[in-house]
Amino acid sequence: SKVHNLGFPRIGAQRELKKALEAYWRGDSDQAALLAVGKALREKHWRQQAEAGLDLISVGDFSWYDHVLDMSCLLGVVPERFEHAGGPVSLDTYFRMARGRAPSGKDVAACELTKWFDTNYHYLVPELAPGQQFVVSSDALFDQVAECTALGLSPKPVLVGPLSFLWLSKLEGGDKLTLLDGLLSVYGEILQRLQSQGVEWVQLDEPILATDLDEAWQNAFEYAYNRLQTPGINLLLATYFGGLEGNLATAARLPVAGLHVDLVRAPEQLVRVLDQLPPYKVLSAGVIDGRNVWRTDLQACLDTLEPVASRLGERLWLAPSCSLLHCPVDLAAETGLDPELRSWLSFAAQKLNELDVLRRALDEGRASVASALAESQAAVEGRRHSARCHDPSVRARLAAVPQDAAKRGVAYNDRAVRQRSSLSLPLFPTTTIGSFPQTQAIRQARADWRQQRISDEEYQARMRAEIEIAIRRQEELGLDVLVHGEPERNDMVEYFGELLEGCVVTRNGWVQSYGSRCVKPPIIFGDVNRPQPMTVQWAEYAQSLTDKPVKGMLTGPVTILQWSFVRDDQPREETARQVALALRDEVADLERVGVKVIQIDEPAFREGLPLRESARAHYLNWAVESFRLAAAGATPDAQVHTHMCYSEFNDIVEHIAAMDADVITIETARSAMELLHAFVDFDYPNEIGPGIYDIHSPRVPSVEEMVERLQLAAERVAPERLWVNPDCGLKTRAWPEVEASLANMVEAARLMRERAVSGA
Ligand code: THG
Ligand code: ZN
Repeated sequence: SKVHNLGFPRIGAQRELKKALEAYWRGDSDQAALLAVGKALREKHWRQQAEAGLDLISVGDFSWYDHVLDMSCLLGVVPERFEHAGGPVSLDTYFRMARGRAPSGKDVAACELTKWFDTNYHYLVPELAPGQQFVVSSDALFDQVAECTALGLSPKPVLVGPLSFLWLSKLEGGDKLTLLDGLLSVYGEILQRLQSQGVEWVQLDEPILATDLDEAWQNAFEYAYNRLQTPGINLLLATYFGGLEGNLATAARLPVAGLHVDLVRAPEQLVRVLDQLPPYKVLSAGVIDGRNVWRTDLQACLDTLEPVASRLGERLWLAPSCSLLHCPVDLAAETGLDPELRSWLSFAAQKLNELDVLRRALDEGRASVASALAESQAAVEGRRHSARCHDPSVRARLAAVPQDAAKRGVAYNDRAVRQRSSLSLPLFPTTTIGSFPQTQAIRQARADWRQQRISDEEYQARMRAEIEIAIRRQEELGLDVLVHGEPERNDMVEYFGELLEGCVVTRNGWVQSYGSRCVKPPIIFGDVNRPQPMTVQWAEYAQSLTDKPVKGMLTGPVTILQWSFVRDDQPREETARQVALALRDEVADLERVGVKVIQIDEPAFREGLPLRESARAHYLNWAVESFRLAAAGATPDAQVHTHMCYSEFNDIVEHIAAMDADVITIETARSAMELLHAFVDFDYPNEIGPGIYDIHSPRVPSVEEMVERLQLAAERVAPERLWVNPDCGLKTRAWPEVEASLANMVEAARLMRERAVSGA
């Protein structure tokens, strides 16, 4: 059997790419230096994969920012505002599309960033124009193929397939499928050029085949792949993030040389895939989890694969389920991890070795890799039985949670009355989403404490000083509900991952989120428990400094789950409920120290939605339930807030309402309050704070424009139920613009109150 990979992380084991990009953007290095880092990373990753025994080396998975943007540039899809004059798209134009900034000259709006399916990776949405022309406009892929070949390796170029590319694009007015013909011509040209470079296999990624497709799109697959046949080129159609389900018949009969299927997310599809796969086709079995960090149960894997291998012989290939882009790079860097825990894990580099073991077991028999199999088995068994993963008290508690635990004792209407009096809030209360600028001093203090350069007491003192600064500034601005500003938090999920039992945070397990930005997802390996309060001392201190209510800040169970690597030995919903109980205790403790407003953020609520319609109701049910389990321990006088961003909410508003938060703040500013429509159309019953300015830009919004937005909102939502706030946290901004913006925001709220009183 052949082994191959769908893609390798591009960021580098030490985030070399991130550092090189940011140095280049800052003007601290030139393009030659940047190009050299990219070239070295590609070579390193290719050699690493070849040494691990891969037969084909993916090329095209490297990207300066995002592989969908690469595809847009390859196809010549450059929106007019970037003034691309034709010919190859320059690196600076490429970065301008990603970041909206020019090294010199006027700023333009960047392309829109959106989540890549149900991952925490963001791609840049291709913008198609009516009648869009496609022209090969980048040599990057061809150059990299030559580079790889020159190293004596066999490149397998990887491209986003034409239908997934179209599906992920946006086109103002019009049917995207009408552009398919032109698009296919250029894909055809690309394939021919690759063929002339000596390429034999090309991987076309069509992850949309794991979503519900209507007949038009299914038919488009038939049409497209018939047209794409190129003599000398074998196409490998890659599907991942789920099963093919209703698209299986279509996918199986396309005239391609190979089909990759995800057997981690959808192991049950194997039988049907084998049934329908024509006898000439290669089956690439995605058996190593590309979305998680657990060591593979190689024996179980072989139990599945051996019969397939005897049936397909050389036509069976082995691969990870999807690109390893979504995994940290190398476990070798995790020298600080407890050895037992470490033995359970496998990052991208280790996954390549697992593939090699599987291949050798299939080709030469299990005995030839006996010790590797024994190690895998020991790890799997160890994890299955380890006392560290199983906490009977957590399980007992969860089993004993009463039916009504997920329900607030008093209905919203009555709670609202009580909260209004206990919090004495004005009409149009003002607040912020939680975080304030993470200054260099704050980062330095956190780093110094971690490296034990400063004592716990010194760290406490510095954080308290930061909190006091934040509280005083908010008081001076005249905000109504204050926050402590979160100086102690690196990331809203990582912070809790460090404090919860059953969870571990790595030293270097970075995963690209967008461009040069990475996250370090916690690893939830066992039953989750809260050994002690996580946020209480900071919130309590902040509240001690002021008579205004201070909002306690928590990350919700769904978001903690969604942005972590989650154990795969129990349903996600069970883990979510455990996290919810830990948060419920935190809510109670916050109330106990006098915090009367508690925000439980759920920005990842929407992205957790399964890709298939059929699985959505179940998800929404447990996702809402676990939020409520976290929140519903609050007394009726405590006001529960939630915050959501990065999403379209239109199709899930009723479920957001079912969460029954007293107040929701949402990101709406970028879409000119469009999002609010969903809440209005549904008649959202509780309070709502539509973000009235966009925090993603350093621009200071005027009082007038915010009044205008509030006016719009007040026409649609009863003024007693409206809050005034920015559309997201202020962590990435600088204090001068934050103070100026919030001053204007508070003034806008004041004007609205005045108008309300005068009846204007
Ligand atoms: N946390 C987590 N996931 C997320 C977000 C988050 N996913 C969606 C969205 N927010 C992604 N946005 C970002 C924004 C900034 C950064 C990462 C993801 C970021 N990361 C630092 C970097 O790469 O330099 C990490 C270093 C640090 O912690 O200082 O800035 O908020 N989990
Ligand atoms: Zn937000």
